[in-house]
Amino acid sequence: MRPGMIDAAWLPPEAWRAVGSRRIRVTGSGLLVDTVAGELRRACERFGGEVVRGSGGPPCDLEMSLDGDAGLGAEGYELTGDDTRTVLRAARPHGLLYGMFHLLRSDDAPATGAFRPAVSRRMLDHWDNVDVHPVMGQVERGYAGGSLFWRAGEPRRDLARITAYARLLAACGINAVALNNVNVHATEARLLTDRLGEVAEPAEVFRRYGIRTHLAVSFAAPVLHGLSTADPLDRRVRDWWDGVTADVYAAIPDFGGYVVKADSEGQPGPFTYGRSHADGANLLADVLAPHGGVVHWRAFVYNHRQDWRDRSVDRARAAFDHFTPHDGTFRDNVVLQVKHGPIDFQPREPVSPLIAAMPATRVGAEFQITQEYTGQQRHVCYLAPMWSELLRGEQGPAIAEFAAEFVAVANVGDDPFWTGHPLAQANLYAFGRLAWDPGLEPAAVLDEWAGLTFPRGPRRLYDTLHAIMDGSWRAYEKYTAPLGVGFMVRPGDHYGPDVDGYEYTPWGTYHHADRDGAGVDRTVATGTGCAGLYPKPWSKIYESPDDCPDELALFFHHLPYGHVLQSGSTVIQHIYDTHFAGAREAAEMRERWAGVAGLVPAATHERVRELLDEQVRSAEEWRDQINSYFFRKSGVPDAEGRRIY
Ligand code: GCV
Repeated sequence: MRPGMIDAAWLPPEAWRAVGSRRIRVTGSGLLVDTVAGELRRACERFGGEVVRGSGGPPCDLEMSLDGDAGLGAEGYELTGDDTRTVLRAARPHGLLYGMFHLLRSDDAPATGAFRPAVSRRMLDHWDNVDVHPVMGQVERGYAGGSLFWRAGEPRRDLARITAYARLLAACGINAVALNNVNVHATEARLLTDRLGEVAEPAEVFRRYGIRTHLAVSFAAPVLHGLSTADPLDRRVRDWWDGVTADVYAAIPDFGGYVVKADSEGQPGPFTYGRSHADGANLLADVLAPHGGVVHWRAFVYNHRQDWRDRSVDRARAAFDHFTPHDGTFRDNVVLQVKHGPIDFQPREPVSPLIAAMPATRVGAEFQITQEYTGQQRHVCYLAPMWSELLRGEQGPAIAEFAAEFVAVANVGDDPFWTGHPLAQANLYAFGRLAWDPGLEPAAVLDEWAGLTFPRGPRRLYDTLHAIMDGSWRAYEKYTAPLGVGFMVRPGDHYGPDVDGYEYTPWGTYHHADRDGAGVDRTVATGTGCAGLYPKPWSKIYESPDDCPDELALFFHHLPYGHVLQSGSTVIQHIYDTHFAGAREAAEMRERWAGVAGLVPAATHERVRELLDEQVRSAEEWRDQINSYFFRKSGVPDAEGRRIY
């Protein structure tokens, strides 16, 4: 790729061909309709079609109008027509935008029918810092270069890049973005006040693509701005938030609202003032409500100064224990944002028990697209199969049944490929599509993504992408921490193996391996009781080591190495087998990728090739450390006599 070039991701010019060669009528007016018409006009200039605005005149091949049924809602659309003529109707302009992108991904043969998103907000959280943080850098847990919005304390003002980004997000259905890190440092706290212009500028770009801008705020913002307290029940504090919020809306009329990480990993919160999280969230909800804003209040609250010797404390219970007593007390415009698992975005966790336990609260399920614990965008790890299992409830309560919206931590940066690893683009695309329709098949989403990103490629290319990516999350799971136990990563940066790295730390992320067995006893009978926090039948299933899904066996149980899993293998043999298999699968990915040289752009091929070398190296390191660790603990040899160090 030439210096300064930016990868087109899933919207290369060629993706517009089928639409851009048609005669198109766009009826309706307003900002989003203008965006749609502008996009189509550019495509038509390239591919020979034509856009006409307004009603009347002879019929066109593609008719877009705002006379759709009100039942389509704010974002839905309806497609009718045949091979020669397509009619796209929406009730509101957002529907035209999403309908247009639908036509792109279905190419020459658009599906007909009515389409509406499952949830009204599909949001990305950026963990971007304004200043470069001494440990976390410009983007916390970012693996794709610097921020799109700030560089070294200053706004980047690269509006062309933000426009390209907004277009990509709209094309996969994202409609809300929080620009900055939930760990809010002093500089970032000023984005609310004297640096608000740095938010308003990108917000204007996002608005043109139907995306509302949100901001992460510090609960202590009043104190950081000179007040003596941030007590949510203090009148002066409420007045301060009231005034500041009115100013935010004066600058950004469609501002989405605040995201808050409170009393979590050192961030300030209502506990400082002896107040509850409902008090804290409701204060912000009240000041946002008159403007139509919402507060995303994160449930990631746990004791990060735990004594590892004390086995009665269980981080997996923490969010449940903190928040369930407050169900029904949050305002309607509070979204309780709950990580999908009870610990922290591990490659395998059960669903968080909190998600199914707040029937009177609006719950937003949070996913992590940035691959903090899934290979840091150096490993191929297509995450849609994991998200799909969680959304559909294959091994626990179905998130899609309980969550009213979906949020994910973004994986992009100023890298020319957007995501560091070019194939990690698929995760961003897939999150948007699954948030729109959690019932989509991950392989079908990959088809869409691959068809758009590498249009009109040979079948062999798409087959190879499937062969590499469909099973890549499971491959990653195989060569890293076994059976749902999690957190065998190097402390701090979380890349690569360190089995005991977190074992004797205050972070609450333990595996309890000894010479007899491994895993955390979370049963009601003898452990922390976490298994009992789930609705039936899951509480019963998790409680029993014989019924608990193998993948979660060590998450819920401390099991002897000789325990026979449902697969028929013992715990120790499963560890050996999966680690050999996982590393082998990584090597196979590399071979397969070599076979598509020339079928994708050279720069893409080269970047992925280099990263696969690292993935193979890292997978072998994981394999050898995990296998050696458990061999040394257990003394049980591999039944197949393979090399263990
Ligand atoms: C933004 C994990 C990450 C932190 C992150 C935190 C969170 O602990 O390691 O970097 O902080 O989650 O979700 O708030």
